[in-house]
Amino acid sequence: MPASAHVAPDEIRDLFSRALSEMYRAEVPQYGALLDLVAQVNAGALAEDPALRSALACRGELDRLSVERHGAIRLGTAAELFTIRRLFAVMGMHPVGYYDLSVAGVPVHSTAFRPVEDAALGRNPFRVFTSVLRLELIEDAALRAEVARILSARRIFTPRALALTQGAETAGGLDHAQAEEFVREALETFRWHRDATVTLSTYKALHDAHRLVADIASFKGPHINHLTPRTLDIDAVQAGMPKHGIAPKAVIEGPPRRKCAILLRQTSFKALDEPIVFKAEEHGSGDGTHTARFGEIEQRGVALTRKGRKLYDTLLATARRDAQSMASDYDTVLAEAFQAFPDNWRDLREQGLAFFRYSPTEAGLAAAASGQMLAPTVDGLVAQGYLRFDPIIYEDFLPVSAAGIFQSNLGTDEQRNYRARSNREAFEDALGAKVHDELELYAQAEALSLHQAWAQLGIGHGSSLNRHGMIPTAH
Ligand code: OOG
Ligand code: NI
Repeated sequence: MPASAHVAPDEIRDLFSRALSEMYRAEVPQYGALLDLVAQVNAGALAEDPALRSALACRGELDRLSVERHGAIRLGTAAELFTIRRLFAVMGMHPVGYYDLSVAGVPVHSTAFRPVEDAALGRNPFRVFTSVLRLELIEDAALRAEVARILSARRIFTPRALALTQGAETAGGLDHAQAEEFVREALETFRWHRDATVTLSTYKALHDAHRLVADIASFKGPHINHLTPRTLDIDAVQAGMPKHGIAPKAVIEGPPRRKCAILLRQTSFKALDEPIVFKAEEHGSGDGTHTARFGEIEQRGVALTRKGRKLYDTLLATARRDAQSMASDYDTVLAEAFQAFPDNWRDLREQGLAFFRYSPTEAGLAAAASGQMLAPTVDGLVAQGYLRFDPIIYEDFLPVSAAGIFQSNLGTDEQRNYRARSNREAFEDALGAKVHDELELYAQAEALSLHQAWAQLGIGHGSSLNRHGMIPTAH
């Protein structure tokens, strides 16, 4: 089949994320209420702040805002992880980052499947936080064997989803009819199942090991457990939730409210207690409940460099430690700790704390056209007003926040202390690929923007450009 007959992976991802959102809206009505609230808050924020509107428009983020969301699933086996990577690849989603949640007492490790290129992110940045059970963290050997047996018997992908994934790999894509069928079939893996594949007593044993183990091993598939829209004002949504009949968790995860948003702030509403029909057993009824699915919202800010991330991690750790010993509330302690994090774009850039996308200004283009002498460094060009810089948005997740989101839905009794080390190698072996390094992706996006800016200013190309470096002279 000629390549031109293929539907672009970006289009398939867009179709899929819309279909998934519709499915989840029908399954969890509170998610629909949350979407409405977020749409209201976002419209209000844009109307009130024309500068915000034009900044988003300029960065190409205005159009993607209403379709922007992430979801999360929890898989059971290495084979499931291997296959989901292939399935997501059909939609232009690739594994980025490694998150070890065992340090937070959750027996999984994770990656995020997401688009990696600027154009694809601009089209629809849909991401899925994907965890896989670390079987070795189940202490009881008999239960561990039982979980392995249950998981090895299930098939979470439909035969057609597998065939179409294989077909896309061989042919290099899917045609229109195949893409639509692929979306329908792939959706089945993410669907909720009211019927458990285990008896109530097995469920209880799994639940006693860890509630997450029960969530992963009791069902036919890895139901999507939340979908998270992006808001422009998370504090407004947090405050507005109760009025919409939604009960938010107590604190917003991540950095405090700031003028220059960094990384990611998230909050969620509590998981719902849902009726389940368990497999019949000799004694007792098969009816029970399971708590798994919830709603979450997030506000995204600039991606931080390694240096910026280190500062973030240090200040967050300080705030979390102080919050335990001080009488003030967490938000106050957090805001105080983050006084040490510069809160204006100029300092964030000059101190190398965040990533930016550079582009020539009108004045810069005019100066270049008139043959004027241009400053020989990025900083010089910025000072001359010839180069502008816009924040590169953080597209990933935060392990401490993710643990907080997991915990808020597990109840306080679920703190475990796993002594296991993080095991990225085993994760990548199961995945059948290396995960992308998110810092490298942001650095590449920044470098690419500089190359394009040089070309537009007629300065010539160089391969070793960085924020502060000299512009190499053309030979
Ligand atoms: C995933 C929790 C992590 C986030 O936004 O940090 C997450 C899960 O509960 O499966 O989605
Ligand atoms: Ni989430």
